[in-house]
Amino acid sequence: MDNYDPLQLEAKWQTTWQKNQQFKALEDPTKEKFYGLVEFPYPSGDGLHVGHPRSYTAMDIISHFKRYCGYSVLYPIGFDSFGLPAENFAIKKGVHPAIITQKNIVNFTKQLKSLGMSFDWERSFSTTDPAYYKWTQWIFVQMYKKGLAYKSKQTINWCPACKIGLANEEVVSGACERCGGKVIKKEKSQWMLKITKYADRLIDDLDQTEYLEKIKTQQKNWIGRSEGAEINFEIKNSVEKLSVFTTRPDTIYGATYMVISPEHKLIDLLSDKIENLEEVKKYINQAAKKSDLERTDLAKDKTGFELKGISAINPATKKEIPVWIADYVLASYGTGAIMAVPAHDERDFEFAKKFSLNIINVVLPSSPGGVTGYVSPETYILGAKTYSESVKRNKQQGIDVYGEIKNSERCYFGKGQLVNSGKFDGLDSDEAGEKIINKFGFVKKKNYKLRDWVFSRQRYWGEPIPMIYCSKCGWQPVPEKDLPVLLPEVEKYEPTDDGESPLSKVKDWVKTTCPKCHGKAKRETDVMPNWAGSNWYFLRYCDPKNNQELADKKKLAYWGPVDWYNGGMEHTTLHLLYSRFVYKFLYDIKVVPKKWGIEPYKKRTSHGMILGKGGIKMSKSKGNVINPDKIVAEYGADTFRLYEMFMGPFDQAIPWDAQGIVGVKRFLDKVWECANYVSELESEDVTRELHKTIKKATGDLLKMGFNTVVAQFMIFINLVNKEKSISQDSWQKFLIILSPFAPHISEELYKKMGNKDSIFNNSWPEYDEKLVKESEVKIAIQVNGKVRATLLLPANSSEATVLEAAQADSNISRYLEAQEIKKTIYIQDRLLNIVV
Ligand code: ANZ
Ligand code: ZN
Repeated sequence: MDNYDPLQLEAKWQTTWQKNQQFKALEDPTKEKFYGLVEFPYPSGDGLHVGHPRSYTAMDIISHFKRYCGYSVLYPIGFDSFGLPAENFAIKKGVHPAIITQKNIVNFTKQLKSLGMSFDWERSFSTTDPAYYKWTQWIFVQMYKKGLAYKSKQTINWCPACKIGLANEEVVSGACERCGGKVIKKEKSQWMLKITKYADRLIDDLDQTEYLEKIKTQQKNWIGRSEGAEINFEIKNSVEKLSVFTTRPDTIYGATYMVISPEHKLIDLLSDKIENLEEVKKYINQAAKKSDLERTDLAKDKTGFELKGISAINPATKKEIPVWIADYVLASYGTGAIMAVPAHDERDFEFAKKFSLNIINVVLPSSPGGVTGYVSPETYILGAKTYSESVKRNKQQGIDVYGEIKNSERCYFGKGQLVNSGKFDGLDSDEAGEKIINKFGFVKKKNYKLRDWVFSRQRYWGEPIPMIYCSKCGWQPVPEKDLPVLLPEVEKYEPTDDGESPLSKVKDWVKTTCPKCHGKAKRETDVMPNWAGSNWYFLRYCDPKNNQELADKKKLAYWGPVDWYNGGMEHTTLHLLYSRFVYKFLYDIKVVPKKWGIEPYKKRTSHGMILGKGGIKMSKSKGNVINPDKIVAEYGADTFRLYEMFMGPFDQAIPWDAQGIVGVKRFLDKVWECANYVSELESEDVTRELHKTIKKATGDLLKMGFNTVVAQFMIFINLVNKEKSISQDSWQKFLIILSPFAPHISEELYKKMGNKDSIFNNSWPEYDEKLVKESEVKIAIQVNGKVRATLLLPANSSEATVLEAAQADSNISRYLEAQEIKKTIYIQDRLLNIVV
């Protein structure tokens, strides 16, 4: 047979599959459907990264497997093309972002096609296509009509370098996620989306999904629901009240002072009573320069001032307590004020120690089991790592942890038994909390970390927000018949210095008429954030060419929900949350049929990153980026795909290894050679190994155990290579299970067997459980050369396994008692001699 020439045969099959529409997704009512989704790429100028195909190959394999199992499969791809890199390039080189984007899409498409992915290319689109973003804008209009989109003055995160407002989630450690520059606060009028209205559903509906547990936790943590009470404290000699949110109403007797955030309105309301107003104002100015993260960082030194002349009344103790201003309390959470319980809250504890404020202990650990979160200065001093160790050492030092606790010595932030709390003494925290809420008439309250979503960007390369401002009628949505609002040409892509979008400079575009009174009006010049296009793209794949509606309901009903969504770990918080929110909205307004269900994605998984040599991130500056084109040109797409699946466990980050790819290529060379050994004859070993291999593939694919499947392929091929004989039937079965990983070579060898149709028209082969069972062998066990027992063990057991079994056998163990094993002699599958 001729040589294995991957490049020539891969190009041939890619063309053939495309011509025959081999992987076209059809709404076939006689078949069950499978919708496999991968995150569509941003078509960057650098081209495809080797990380992309890791996800795409995995879902490609699963899609093939599902097709073989009789499913009608939708496996689409598109491009998420709005965003900053194209815009920044435009600013630097003066080329329109649309031109750059188009060029990059052409390149990405070529690259993806060269990998032989079974995408249905006819469904592909870019989020920058007006026919697509028309519907992105349409969704915004629907949200506006339902009161979920509103404009409001916000203290926003502002990146002075990018001249752009950022959502909280785009600020990382106080720095801009894009440029790394320091982010400051700024007042700006912004379009907001009311995602908070969906907070409970976004948590509770997770029960209906099969996301990895850690992904569910990420979603929950981001929403950050906490339950507690809102409590009003009276201000002495004033009608004003100070309202706080607490998750620990049980600790009210220990509230010895209060803290308000620097932005709290009480400052203005009480300014004539505050004796040190100058000092306080100065502090407020300083705080405005810090990020939330810097302010709440536990490790940072606490700062603050007492509001002299002001005091509050603790509603439980009726005692007067001081009111402080400090930036560790955030304006944006709860009520922007807290009751401080230094004995039981770590931040309050540190603050109270620093400023010598009163600390009253009101909760005792009820049992050693209840001591999670125990922090004590003694623990630190003695360096004990566990609680019990700490107790022991403290005892050695004569400190009794359960006895009298000097208040200032420690902070215990777990729950427990109340003390110093009047008639609530002795009750457990939870019960006491309930009773205290009832007794004092506090209000139960849930609080969320989740904020409404800042949806305005003062940039160019995004979907224009389809709103019109009329001085008479106020904000009006662009009538649906006038959508899309096309992004106009501009001369300059830079945001203006006053923070307005570059669109504000296009005067004749801004000028329009009011849809309501037909008077003079102005267009909104902000655009949507780069998340907008990916919120709902998975719906559009079901019906990508529709220009009457977002997607046809029957088609949505056929394909939904997405059965499996794989993507990067970095997208399992925000992208997932945003798209779930937008989906739920579309579900509520019945754009999506009930049949799809209340969640967009049934299952979500993530792949590990591919790293550079030595386990560092691949980056241009480090010069360690692997170009997929080069790998494909040198070894072929099948080797590339197979290697990416073989390199390590799918969910783990793994460095690229040039040696590894050579090994995989060698494996495919052997597969090619094995095609010469197809004959009438086949040994029992080959049959058995084939069935083992089918079983492995069948069982491990859906668990994403791709690397172990490839390893088994290798074992099988080595065996065939050794025996040099395999039956037609077995060879064909092997090619079928190999084909999801290495589609081209499998198709080619399948044809070489004389088949006329495509390999992908077959069914997934079944395995015979009887053949798969490991055969067992009798092994003679000797002690000092005398046979003492025969054990029945699986064939190919290792020496260690056999020795272990021997030691566990009473017939052997009595000869070994109290003896030292000097050496062992092992003959595979036959004999083990233990010399003592
Ligand atoms: C008294 C108390 C006693 C508290 C105690 C905790 C422990 P999560 O769980 O994150 O919701 N808090 C409330 N509003 C705050 C704000 N704007 N800035 C900073 N801290 C704030 O946290 C709720 C707890 O965080 C609240 O319960 C409050 O402190 C604090 F032993 O009240 B707690
Ligand atoms: Zn008007």
